Amino acid sequence: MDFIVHEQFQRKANEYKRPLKHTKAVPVRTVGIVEDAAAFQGLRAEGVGVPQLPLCMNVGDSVILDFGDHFVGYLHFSLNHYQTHITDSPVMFRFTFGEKPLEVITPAEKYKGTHTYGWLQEEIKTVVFTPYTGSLERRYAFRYLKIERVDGARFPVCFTDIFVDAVSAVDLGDVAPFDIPDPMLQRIYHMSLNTLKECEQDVFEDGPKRDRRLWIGDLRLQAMTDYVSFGNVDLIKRCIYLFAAYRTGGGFVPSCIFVDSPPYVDTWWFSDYSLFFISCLYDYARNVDDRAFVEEMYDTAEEQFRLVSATLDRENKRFQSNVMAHVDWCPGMDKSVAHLGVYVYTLKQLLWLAEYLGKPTADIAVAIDEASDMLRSYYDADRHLFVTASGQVSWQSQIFGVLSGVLTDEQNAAVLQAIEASDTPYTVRTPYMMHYYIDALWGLGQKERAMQKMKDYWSVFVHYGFDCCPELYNPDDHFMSPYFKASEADSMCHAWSCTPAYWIYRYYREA
Ligand code: RAM
Repeated sequence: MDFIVHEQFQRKANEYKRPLKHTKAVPVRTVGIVEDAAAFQGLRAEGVGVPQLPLCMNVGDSVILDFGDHFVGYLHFSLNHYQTHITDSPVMFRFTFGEKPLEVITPAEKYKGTHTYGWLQEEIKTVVFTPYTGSLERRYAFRYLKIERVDGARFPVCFTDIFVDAVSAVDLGDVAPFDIPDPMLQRIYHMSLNTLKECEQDVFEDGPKRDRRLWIGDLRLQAMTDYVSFGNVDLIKRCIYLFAAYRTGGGFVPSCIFVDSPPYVDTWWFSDYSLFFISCLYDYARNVDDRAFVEEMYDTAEEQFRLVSATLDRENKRFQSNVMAHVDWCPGMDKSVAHLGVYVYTLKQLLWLAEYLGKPTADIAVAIDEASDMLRSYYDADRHLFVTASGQVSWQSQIFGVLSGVLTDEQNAAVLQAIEASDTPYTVRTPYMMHYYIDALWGLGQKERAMQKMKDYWSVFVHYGFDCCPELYNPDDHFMSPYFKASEADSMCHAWSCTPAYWIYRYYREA
């Protein structure tokens, strides 16, 4: 794929690189994974003991260690021979890391997902001589670690030390505490902050297990939450510079960036994600007093509007059919109306930015009017719903239709009521989309309802004892995965799921 590198922005992005913070974590118990119909995916980690060092293992032995919380980092360990049993041949261990119990008990050979098997967190390490002290090279995201002795030698060896060097750009202690009277919201707040912390690394990663890269849809939500928690503005600025530095050959801001791997951008491209560059800059301008940076990034933002606008199929009142949008992971969903909704929503933010900087606004205003008319043509006033040209009603169309602000507040309220009463199968599938639903309710002044919806959705994760908020959740199918029934590859700590910390902050601090 062709790509464009803006060297000055690339250099500036690197100037905002900061060292990571390190903490040491040790296992707190050994566990067995047991079946439990009341647990998430029917599996529960049950404590069976306290890890004791030295931890001696013979061939065929295995143990599952529980580190007591989610960590992102590097495994270090020391091995020694047992008493006088010399290590006269290499010993091998298989390490399997899991964010959830399913991952450490599912044999990798069973994996059938569309994502590569390489995402599974597994590694075999051979140690030739003891005593040995070393580490695994790959960074892992996990709570559970299964260790199996897999060589054929008939002598024991012992772990004399084992710990994780955990890394993050931030520390939970950096966040100024405030009073959260509701105990469930307190727990959700902590869980979503922990999620954001784990994802804040050299860039805002979408998930520290997978995809470990900077996606702009995720960045937008992470940055919103970070402004009101960690306040890691340098990292936000670094990531915005990165998106301006590496663009697709056509000039679009890419959907995601591989920071350390040229050519940096992927063939994946979503038009709505390019538009979210505008939102990132808008949020920055609203939260940080740094006009010079907003000015520096404005042309890239404006260019996204012009490029995306050129892909409108004006006759058919939608984007050209070959223009991809993400919107949500909902199979069969017709994205056309939601896509237009994102376009109008972000163009209004661009208009605000242009006014803020004293730039020309006329073209943007005309484009907003044009797209608003298109969007309104999909509004069925009798049903109070946005209906796509294919006749489809989805939650996603309603949410971005409402957020675009093309209807009156009364009409918008009726839309959200009507979709709730509908039985469409095209429902919200990710916490990312859930965030925008809450945003739509909040924007109409329905704050209590927004908070209740948020609580209903995220309290399930508290109930199941998750450490972080996951990439997706389907109450009717715990094994649902966008990667074809490959729940082991799903991320249990996912950036776009961190926004409850943002909403809870606003709820209590802006009241
Ligand atoms: C998935 C990841 C990522 C998201 C993209 C669109 O691969 O979960 O976070 O932004 O989809």
